[in-house]
Amino acid sequence: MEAGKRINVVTKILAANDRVADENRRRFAELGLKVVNLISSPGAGKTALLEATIGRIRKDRRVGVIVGDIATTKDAERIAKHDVPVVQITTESFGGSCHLEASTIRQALDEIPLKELDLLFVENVGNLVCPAEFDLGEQAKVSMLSVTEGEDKPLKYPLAFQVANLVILSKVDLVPHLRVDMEALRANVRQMNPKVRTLELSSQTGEGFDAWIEWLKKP
Ligand SMILES: Nc1nc2c(ncn2[C@@H]2O[C@H](COP(=O)(O)OP(=O)(O)OP(=O)(O)O)[C@@H](O)[C@H]2O)c(=O)[nH]1
Ligand SMILES: [Mg+2]
Repeated sequence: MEAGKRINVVTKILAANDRVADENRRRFAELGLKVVNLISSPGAGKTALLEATIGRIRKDRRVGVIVGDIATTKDAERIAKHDVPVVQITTESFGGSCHLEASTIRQALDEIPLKELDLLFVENVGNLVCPAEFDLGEQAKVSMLSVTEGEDKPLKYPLAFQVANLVILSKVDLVPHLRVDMEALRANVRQMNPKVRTLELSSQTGEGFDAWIEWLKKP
């Protein structure tokens, strides 16, 4: 395909996605539902974060989860153990897409009791590139980077940090065991998105969770 045609096609795909995202957003607003889209590379700790969050917030907020993966229902099984409504999307059944789209979310919404929820998490497919391009109609994008991934990652994968409403630096319990320069990591996040709030936390120890739960409870 010629470069110009390819750009046209990509532009159309994104425009079609944005229309459905706007419909989702209207629906969420009517329901008074806060929707948080969690983006990170594979293994940064998205599911672990959700598992550690549910118990801490469930007395104040009714939580549901939509989780996207290319294959398996492993993450949904982990979340279901915490006794909250969860829907697993596996993209291998429609081409193995590396991200979730607004139309996929719209379909998944039929499988979850939206009226009974206050807070809906979307765990996007593990990937620090494509998910950042697709608006789902969420209220906030939370981009997560674990301290094991390297200080340079915000510079190499800029969009995920530029579109984020909140950045989480995860697995901080591991910092004493690593040669990670946390000041450089923070500076690289700031370089990509000077105004974004950054939370540093560990789903293993609970460090940093008070600020995260407080952020989630904000209207
Ligand atoms: N030490 C430490 N390990 C963590 C923490 N959070 C997650 N992990 C570990 O990191 C690994 C990946 O965690 P997951 O929660 O599966 O990561 P994920 O981002 O959901 O992965 P995908 O869904 O495959 O993209 C697991 O072995 C977790 O136990 C943390 O705060 N500290
Ligand atoms: Mg996961």
